Amino acid sequence: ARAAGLDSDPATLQRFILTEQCKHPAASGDFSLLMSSIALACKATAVAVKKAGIAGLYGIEGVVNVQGEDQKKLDVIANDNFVNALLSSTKVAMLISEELPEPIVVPADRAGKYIVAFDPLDGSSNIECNVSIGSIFAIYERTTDLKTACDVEKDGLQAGTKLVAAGYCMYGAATVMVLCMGASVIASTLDPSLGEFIITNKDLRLPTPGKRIYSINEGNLKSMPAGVQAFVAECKDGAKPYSLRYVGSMVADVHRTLCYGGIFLYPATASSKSGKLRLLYEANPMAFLMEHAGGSASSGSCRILEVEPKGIHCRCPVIMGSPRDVDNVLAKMAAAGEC
Ligand code: P6P
Repeated sequence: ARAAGLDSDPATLQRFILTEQCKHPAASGDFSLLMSSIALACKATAVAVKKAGIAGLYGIEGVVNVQGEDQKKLDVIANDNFVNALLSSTKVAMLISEELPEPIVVPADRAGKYIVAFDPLDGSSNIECNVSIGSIFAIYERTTDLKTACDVEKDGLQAGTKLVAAGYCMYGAATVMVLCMGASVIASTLDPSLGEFIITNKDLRLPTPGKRIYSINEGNLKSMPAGVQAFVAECKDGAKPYSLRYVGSMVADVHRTLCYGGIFLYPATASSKSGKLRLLYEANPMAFLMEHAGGSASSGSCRILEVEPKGIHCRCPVIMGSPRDVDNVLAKMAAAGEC
């Protein structure tokens, strides 16, 4: 019998990815190596997040990032972790980061075939109060000739339907990696004693019909589409009242929705006509996961994955979660002539 607590055959995420790779004889192993570099970036960021208070990494770096937000030290560290790990994987052709105004295009002679769009530390306004935050990533294959450098428009602005894989790492009570490579959604938890993500669920799916939870920043409600306001009113006054759960950290709100069901919304508001969340490295990867887990993800006008990106930092309204709730919001928006 195995010694209690010691596992001589741990079901690591890396082993799962290699097993999946073996199912595709033509696979070169490039994707497996790419995923290892992303897992490394997440582990390094988890260490930095856990140590932030002690290492004095809280507080404002004094630099304002491309989003016009005060750039916190952890944001910078997380971005460096991802850029360095991805470039040294030798498998990427272009990197698009929430923290960088322009993409990083790898010279053709050193480029791989993948493009990664990522938010290295989403929810950073929650860092100082120790609310869960996370890294979000989206993986595409380049469409242009491998002998030439990536074209930002052609390769960088692909719709979410072209995604090869997407996932997030949530730095909460546990460090949890949720990943989909085109089939089921895989959940894994970091075992700090091993430094490995251990698989906890090989087919994470929203429960049906899903808990009656709605997740929205009601502070902006008055400026949101009438259909959304009608949905929120029904959540409060309807025959079956809903619970409101809003963390204000997308990774935490989406993870809860994947685990329990319900709906997460960041619709258009008066101040941001396309909502606040970014298409390439927030809305698309989360929509990819949500759909593969049996949920829905709409911009209000169409599936989020079908939205054509206008620019690498373009925004998109987000309505995602249990189909029962997403359909209800869309029906109310249609009744109000809003979609
Ligand atoms: P609000 C965090 O800053 C973030 O980008 C997402 O993680 C989160 O869902 C959203 O903004 C929260 O925005 O306007 O409700 O504070």
